Amino acid sequence: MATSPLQKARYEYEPKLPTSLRGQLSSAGIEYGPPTESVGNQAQLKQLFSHTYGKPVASFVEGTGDETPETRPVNVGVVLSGGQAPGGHNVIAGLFDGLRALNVKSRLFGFLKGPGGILADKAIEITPDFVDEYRNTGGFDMIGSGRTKIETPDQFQKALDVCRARKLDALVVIGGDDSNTNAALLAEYFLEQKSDVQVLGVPKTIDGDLKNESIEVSFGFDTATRTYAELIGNIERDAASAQKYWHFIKLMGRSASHIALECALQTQPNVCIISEEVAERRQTLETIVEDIVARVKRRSENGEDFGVVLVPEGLIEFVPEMKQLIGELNTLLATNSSHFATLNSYEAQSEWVNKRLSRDSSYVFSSLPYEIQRQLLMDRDPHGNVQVSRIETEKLLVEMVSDRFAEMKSRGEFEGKFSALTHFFGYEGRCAFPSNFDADYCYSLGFTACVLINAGLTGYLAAVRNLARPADEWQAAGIPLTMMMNMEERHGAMKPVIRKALVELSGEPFRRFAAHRDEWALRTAYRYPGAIQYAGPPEICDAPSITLRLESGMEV
Ligand code: FBP
Repeated sequence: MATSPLQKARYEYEPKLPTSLRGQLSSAGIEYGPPTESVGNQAQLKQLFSHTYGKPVASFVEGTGDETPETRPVNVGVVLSGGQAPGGHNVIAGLFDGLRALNVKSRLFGFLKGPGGILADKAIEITPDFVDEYRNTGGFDMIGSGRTKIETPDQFQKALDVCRARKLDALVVIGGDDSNTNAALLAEYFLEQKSDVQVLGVPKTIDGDLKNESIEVSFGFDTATRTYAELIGNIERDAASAQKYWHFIKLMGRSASHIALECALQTQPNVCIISEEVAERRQTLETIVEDIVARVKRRSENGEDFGVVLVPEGLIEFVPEMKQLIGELNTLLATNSSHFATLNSYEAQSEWVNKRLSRDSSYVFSSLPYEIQRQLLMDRDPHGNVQVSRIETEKLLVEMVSDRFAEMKSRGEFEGKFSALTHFFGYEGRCAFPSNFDADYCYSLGFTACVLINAGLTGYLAAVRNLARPADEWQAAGIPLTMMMNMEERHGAMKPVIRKALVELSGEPFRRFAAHRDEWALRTAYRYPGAIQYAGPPEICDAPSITLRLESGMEV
């Protein structure tokens, strides 16, 4: 395949590593803290994870020199799980280079197409030439990814059998909150079965919702938000040039609005909805629409019949009446899945559902446009989540806002023009060439996973912190997976899960946005971030996201 000049240049890029990961990879450089507790439901989790609960945080201390003591060779399996996120290839490259720095005879195997590849025992060996083709590139195409969930007792046993048959010393799961929850369960199961195959996780997801006191950001968020912010900035400039359209842009991110918030801070749009605020203020769809209408009208009165509205992908789940409806639909579909699958026309499905919903939810469901009803009944993902990326909330809002303006026009209450276009940015950002930040961060995460393996740890997540500072000052660590867990309801039963981080309304990123949004709504104050840059001054090429900088108390 022809290689672009940028790809060639990126092959040559040498990711920056924190000092603690340079030169010394033996476990001698690890300091252990006190026993840890989970973020909630301690007693239950202690019981469920009797072998892995309460382990200490493992902090890496600076290396002692350039000599890396040789260790015994190990066999390691790696799997990419869930949605693509820029930088995944660099995690594998970091892991590969780290393993070989410790012992050149160590071997790395990539399970193909996600966790399903473990169950099907499909893997390839990662070799030096092969890894070189993927350094600093986006995508997960090196070994593929998938959303299969390892959940039944047979699947757990199968995973162990495969690891044993391949003589693996460790398995590294690169994934989001659900996949890392799975990694925690696997680590526990393996120990229960008296196996010493170690299981480690790596925090991946563009959504930015796998973060907490120990994890500052998941990889991929930086590149994805930069890619969307570039596109939003371009659209803003087009809007300001043509002065005839309102652009409604839905942004990926699942439930949390971290992506929308970061993009708003980067581009200063006229409106950005934050789902977590909608839930807090118990805003209905109607009040959200009224808010947008008021802002459009005020701009129109200033002679500006154009603008940009950012809509987080998960909005619909946070609007109270929709949340209630989705909850009821989830339970109905989960508990009657085989019967539901036999209903082969949409009409039959909708009639069946409507009869079983509560009165309020049935009313809400019936009042939605046909397309949205259909999208709400589509298959759930393997973790039971509604596939929010398939629900066209941006179109629903445009339809509702347009109806309001038509009404107002007929009553002589609006004299301007409202002409809207819709966009959805999601897949565009998931496989971009990783920014320098993600390239460096991911390579460091891969190295970190390797040190955790070398230290004999299991049930840990690779972490790299102090990320708002230059890479030299980053600090690597291993965080016990159980420390991030609590019990939540899934498919009608309480399950141990890693807690998802939503946007905190008291956090600095939201406060910064809230302090400026009225000014951005009225004035055209767009900010144009432009394309990701890979070579040039560090403030252009290496700076982390605004969210990360604000959360770290830095001036932005
Ligand atoms: P992960 O949580 O697996 O990282 O997925 C991220 C994501 O891009 C979400 O933002 C989006 O809702 C979802 O994947 C889309 O899923 P799919 O790739 O299956 O269409």
